[in-house]
Amino acid sequence: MSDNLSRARPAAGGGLMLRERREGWGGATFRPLGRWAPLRRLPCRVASFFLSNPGPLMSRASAIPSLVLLTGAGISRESGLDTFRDADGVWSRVRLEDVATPEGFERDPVKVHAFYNARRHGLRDPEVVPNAAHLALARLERLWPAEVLLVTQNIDDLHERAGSPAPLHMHGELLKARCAACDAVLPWADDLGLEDRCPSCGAEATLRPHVVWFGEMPLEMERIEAALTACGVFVSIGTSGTVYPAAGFVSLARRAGARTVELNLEPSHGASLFHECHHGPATGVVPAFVEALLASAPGLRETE
Ligand code: BJW
Repeated sequence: MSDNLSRARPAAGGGLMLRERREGWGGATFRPLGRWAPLRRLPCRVASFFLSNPGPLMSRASAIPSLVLLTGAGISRESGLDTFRDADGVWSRVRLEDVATPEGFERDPVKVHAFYNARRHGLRDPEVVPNAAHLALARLERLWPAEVLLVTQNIDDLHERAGSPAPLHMHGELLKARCAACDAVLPWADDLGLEDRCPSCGAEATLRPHVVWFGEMPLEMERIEAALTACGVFVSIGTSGTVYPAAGFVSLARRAGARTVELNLEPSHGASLFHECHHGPATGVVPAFVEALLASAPGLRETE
């Protein structure tokens, strides 16, 4: 695939990070070796609920843990995009069997193309912009002095627009098409249909949305699983915890020793699996959590 993301992640200040396993932060963590990000100063605006009740994330800091951040449709809700399983969500209007399975596409490709074309249009709405939660995660990625992997189930591009350097889109990307004949993955901002030829191999009617449907393998699972088993903190944001394999990430990270945190409007299906939960709209709980996390990292100075 042209957008194979399995490259090593560069350290915040450039170059690659070497890692050493350490204990701390409620579990196994990694400490970056060799190249630390430049020291930074933070404004220390820490959300009051974290200040008044600092959890183990704040109090047991002995090394800087690497982070895996998982996002779902809830993070984009306040940007104007629908979730799937809420009462007014996508699945209240269309059957997922019709538009989010390979069998549905085989049965009625015109209908499936129309569904994703409409969502591509929705993404171009000038009112659909990254919100405070997307921006906070991009800031965390920029400032955190250890590795951060942002994995999103979302196919929108709001993380990129917020400044996240390389979110891993495990369920694909709305603004890309894929050719069933040659496997090329192509940028695709406009309508897609059976009349379109693959710009890479020239085949007719072989292009499909570059999204992962039910029954298909999500993208880059090896890289995600490696990060989950190595991280010190796993944070799940705006996802109902109903769709696998993403719904299983918390168990995998926890078994490997990570501290696990849920940030969601309401308790998700897997809420009991998390060490720590903060419930409320993403634009409130995510920036507050990010500020608290940044404030807990010793010796951080802001370079913005
Ligand atoms: C807010 C908020 C605010 C609202 N602030 N929060 C039986 C048992 C177990 C598994 C299976 C099974 N039968 C089949 C399976 C496997 C299947 C599956 O999990 N099915 C379940 C439904 C049971 N999974 C698959 O088929 C996957 N592939 C697979 O498993 O391959 C095999 C494999 C084996 C081994 C290893 C690895 C793989 C593929 C899944 C593909 C999912 N595709 C979709 C469509 C993508 C394209 C598109 O967008 O159209 O992905 S479905 C849809 O669900 C989309 C999402 O990414 C995904 C997850 O949804 P998400 O993000 O959680 O949204 P919601 O709506 O569910 O939740 C939103 C949350 O936000 C809610 O909690 C709200 O409260 C909250 N919220 N406003 C904060 N303001």
